[in-house]
Amino acid sequence: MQRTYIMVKPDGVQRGLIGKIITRIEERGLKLVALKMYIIPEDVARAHYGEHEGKPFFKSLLDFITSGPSVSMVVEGKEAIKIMRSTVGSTNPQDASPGTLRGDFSLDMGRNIIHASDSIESANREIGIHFSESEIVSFTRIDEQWIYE
Ligand code: IDP
Ligand code: MG
Repeated sequence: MQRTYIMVKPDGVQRGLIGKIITRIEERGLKLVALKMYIIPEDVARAHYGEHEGKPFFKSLLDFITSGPSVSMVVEGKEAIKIMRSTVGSTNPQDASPGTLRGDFSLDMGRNIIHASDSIESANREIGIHFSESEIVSFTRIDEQWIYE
């Protein structure tokens, strides 16, 4: 099983999309093992988006991501990282396929509603930035035997 870090960004929260996004994750069969809402402090945002430091959009990205509450999650499942990246869709919503979360609910690169880790290394790093180990639960979903062969 893999774990990935997912965030409903402040635009997704403001636009009332938390429930729709979580529903898509749950209905797919992926398991939520950690969940919280908080306003990300600037130092945490800098750590989260460290790879983009120095890029022209970095300042506006930090301002945006810290501008209001966001919802952080850890999602678990077989190939969860790849599955969540394809469920989220392309970074630029104009290129995101219909049926993806960005393709269905967003229009602009700087307001693309959701974040998903892009690799095992990023997932481990991002989970560690936003959650302590004690905030992540371990449990069996009652439908797992009907989701996995
Ligand atoms: P990702 O979220 O699909 O992994 P990244 O390239 O890691 O995309 O960029 C992180 C976030 O930074 C994007 O989701 C988007 O909100 C923002 N971003 C990326 N590139 C640009 C840009 O060229 N202009 C404005 N915002 C950008
Ligand atoms: Mg990224």
